[in-house]
Amino acid sequence: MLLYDCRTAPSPRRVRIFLAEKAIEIPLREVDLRHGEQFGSEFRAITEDVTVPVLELDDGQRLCDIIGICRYFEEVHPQPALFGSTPLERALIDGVQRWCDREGFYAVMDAFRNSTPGLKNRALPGPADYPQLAALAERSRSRIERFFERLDAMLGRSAYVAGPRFSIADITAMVSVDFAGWIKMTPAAEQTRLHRWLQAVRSRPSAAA
Ligand SMILES: N[C@@H](CCC(=O)N[C@@H](CS)C(=O)NCC(=O)O)C(=O)O
Repeated sequence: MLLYDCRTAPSPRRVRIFLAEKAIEIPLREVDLRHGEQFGSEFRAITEDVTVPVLELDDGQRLCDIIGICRYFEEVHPQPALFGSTPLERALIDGVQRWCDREGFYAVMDAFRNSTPGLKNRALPGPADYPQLAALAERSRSRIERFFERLDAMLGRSAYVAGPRFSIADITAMVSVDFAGWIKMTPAAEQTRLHRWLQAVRSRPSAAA
């Protein structure tokens, strides 16, 4: 088994944290995204999406999606359960995880990629080039403000974003908040519930994975 990784990128970090929570160790192979290694013929042969993470199984099959990879590990190493333990818990966690992805992770990605000078024409990851849209970066920044507000409210109702226990939704949310720091967006000081949770999740050993 092998995980194609990039130490500095937020997407593979989500998988590394998930693995650390489950105490699973697998070999990592660094892909140098900064210097365009993902566009070389070698990596294109690994995934036509030209993104990391990619999990290569021992029989050569590959998984190229963050949640797909995490779901696979949840099935083969069910404990600790990070997608929930009961039908209701699983449904709630799936919904919150998807919301954190959509309104957190993708909003930050859009804000970052549509405003960073070094990513001209690379407004989306993947094999196709797309021009940056300044208005999209601006709109995404206001979505991130709403994301912080709603997270703070959710964390007033439960210890973790999708309920009383740490789950994959917390990983998506924490990595999204950290990623927002790249564009100098951080939760307001008065979002105290969000800060309390951030301190708790950032101090888990998995956060350093
Ligand atoms: N298919 C991936 C996409 C992950 C993704 O966007 N990865 C970024 C790193 S955070 C990437 O590989 N970017 C390559 C690039 O910018 O060219 C997923 O599971 O969501």
